[in-house]
Amino acid sequence: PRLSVRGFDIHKGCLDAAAQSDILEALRPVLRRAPLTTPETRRGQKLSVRMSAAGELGWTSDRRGYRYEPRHPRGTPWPAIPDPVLRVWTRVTELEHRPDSCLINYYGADARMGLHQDRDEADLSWPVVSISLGDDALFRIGNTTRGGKTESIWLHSGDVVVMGGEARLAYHGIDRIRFGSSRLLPKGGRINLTLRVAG
Ligand code: MD3
Ligand code: FE
Repeated sequence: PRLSVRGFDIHKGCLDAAAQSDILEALRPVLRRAPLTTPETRRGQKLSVRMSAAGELGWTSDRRGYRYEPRHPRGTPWPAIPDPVLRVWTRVTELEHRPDSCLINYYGADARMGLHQDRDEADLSWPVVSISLGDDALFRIGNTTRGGKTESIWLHSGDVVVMGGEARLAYHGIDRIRFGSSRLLPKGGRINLTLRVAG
């Protein structure tokens, strides 16, 4: 089932159990070569979400600020975006053009992501695709400017969200996850993949 909330196209249950485990399996070697790290803000605050990336560019943040980088903080290039992940992009966007960045966000029991806009990409007309794996997450959708009413929806493992058009510049965040609500990840928690054309 596909629903639209403020221009966000939400494909509920887009990925069945087999497709979810395929993606998880493909992420193992990626995370071995590019382990999750805890990004810091310019002010030295640690983010509660742990991150890594695949593709030509990965989003990173440290004391120098946040930006897209062609390398993991260890200095090695990011691994390629796995095929099963690229196939989701093609399926839901129907675009020939491929994403050059796959951000990997890991949410443990107490992780959250405050309301923010994504505008570090060079061309904001490309959509962003989000793939949820593991525990349920409470996703909050705001407006294209700060403030105003927000709407919240629960994202479940296998849900895919496409942000294009007006939704591309909407404020959004993750209030909390329901730790232990899914058995997909052996240690619990949630992985969110966001596919973008960043460069
Ligand atoms: C709307 N991630 O990585 S996914 C992010 O679940 C991010 O990890 C959240 O926000 C997560 O930047 C939310 C949904 C999402 C992702 C990217 C967007 C919504 C978006 C980019 C533009 C607009
Ligand atoms: Fe975001």
